[in-house]
Amino acid sequence: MKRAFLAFLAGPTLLWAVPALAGEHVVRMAGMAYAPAAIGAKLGDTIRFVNDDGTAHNVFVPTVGFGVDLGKQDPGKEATLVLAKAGRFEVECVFHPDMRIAVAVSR
Ligand SMILES: [Cu+2]
Repeated sequence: MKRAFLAFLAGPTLLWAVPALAGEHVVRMAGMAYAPAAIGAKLGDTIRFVNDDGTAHNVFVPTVGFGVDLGKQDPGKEATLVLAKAGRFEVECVFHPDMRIAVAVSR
């Protein structure tokens, strides 16, 4: 009885102490758009950009303080962005400036 009670107390505490595993968010590039158009993520997560389109796209972050350019992704290619800083930024495709995705990274 006493042991069961201690296990009950320890269970949630142990869960709380284990850091959350980094998540992966998948963004598809198809039909000249990123899908989804917005992402809420945690620090340390990654975004995998998959080009499902028939044309080349790009992953470029113009937001000051978050600048990244993963370069050109030809059809069928992927690129991964590691979210190493909390905050909000925008990703755009330099070839198609109307292609945009808003990313919010929380701690
Ligand atoms: Cu594009």
